[in-house]
Amino acid sequence: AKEPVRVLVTGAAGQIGYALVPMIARGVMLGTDQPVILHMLDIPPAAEALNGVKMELVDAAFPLIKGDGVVATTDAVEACTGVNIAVMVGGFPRKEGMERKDVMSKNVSIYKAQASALEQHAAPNCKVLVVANPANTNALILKEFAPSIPAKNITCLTRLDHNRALGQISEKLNVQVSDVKNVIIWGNHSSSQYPDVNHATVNTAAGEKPVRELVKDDAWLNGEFITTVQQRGAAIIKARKLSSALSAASSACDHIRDWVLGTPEGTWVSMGVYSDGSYNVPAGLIYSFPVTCRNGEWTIVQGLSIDEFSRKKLDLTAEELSEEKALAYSCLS
Ligand code: NAX
Repeated sequence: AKEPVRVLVTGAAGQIGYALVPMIARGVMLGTDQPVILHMLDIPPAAEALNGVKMELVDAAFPLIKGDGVVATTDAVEACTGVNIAVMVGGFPRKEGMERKDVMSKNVSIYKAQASALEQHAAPNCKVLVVANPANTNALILKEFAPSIPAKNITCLTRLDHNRALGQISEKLNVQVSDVKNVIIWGNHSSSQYPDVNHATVNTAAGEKPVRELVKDDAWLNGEFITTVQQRGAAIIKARKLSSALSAASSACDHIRDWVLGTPEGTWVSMGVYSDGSYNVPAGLIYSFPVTCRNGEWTIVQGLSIDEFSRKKLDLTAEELSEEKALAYSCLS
């Protein structure tokens, strides 16, 4: 039998946490033959609710969870100790009337503290996925304050946006979503992101065809498609009176699964990763790129053509991230 993998979920008493932990326990994230030990962290006001989630995990009798396989705690050090995968869902939400700087400041202090806990106590080579918003900048702060964790191990979630883009194309063309691939989310997990279909294809009876050739509606692809993906989070909040949870949890599993187990041949996915300057994106930002994964490591897909329309959009979302970075740093002083 495989050795169990320790998976940390912060903010585990929240709504994404509630959707995510059973997926992990069913093997959606790491495979149905991979035992897991779940480490769940939340803050003291949520301690009782967190304990309730732990009780339900026991009650669900998931076979991949070992007898003592759930840690539920409000102590970051206990939560981070020995973890191989860390999914950072906990954060300070933006409340009505709050200044951007105040929200940033709260998250900077959370991610600074949790960076140290991970750096000192996580397993070597721990892989980190930041989900909590502002996801890219929280990941950057985590990276800055955990200098001994390799930058390539720290990522943020844009797979939900990627999956939303696949979903829109699949609805438009009335095809299986699994036949659509190679969309790209560039940049920030915010409404400045750029969902790019210029290299996306659909698997048809006549072979792989470019999405643009099949949709035959550039106005829709350059307009409504992009705004729908950019605004999807807000549309879910409007409809559900709560933000995306099951789709966020499912995408977080996709992100880690592909990172650890690899992307299929000929397929890339979008991940927020530390920029090395590829595609003239400023180095030193956590920016969403197309990546392939193999042997537990991601690589940015190189050499894709970027037209003028796309170039502007890549730059715009990079500018927003540079501003967020400056704001985050201003919260440190
Ligand atoms: P909830 O408010 O339901 O849950 C957040 C949980 O985090 C709460 O239980 C809270 O007590 C806990 N928490 C707060 N501070 C903490 C800390 N310092 N340590 C540990 N836990 C802490 O929010 P939920 O809907 O689950 O969303 C969680 C985060 O995901 C939010 O920041 C949200 O904006 C972000 N999202 C990111 C997405 C992405 O694609 N990157 C999409 C979905 C989601 O909007």
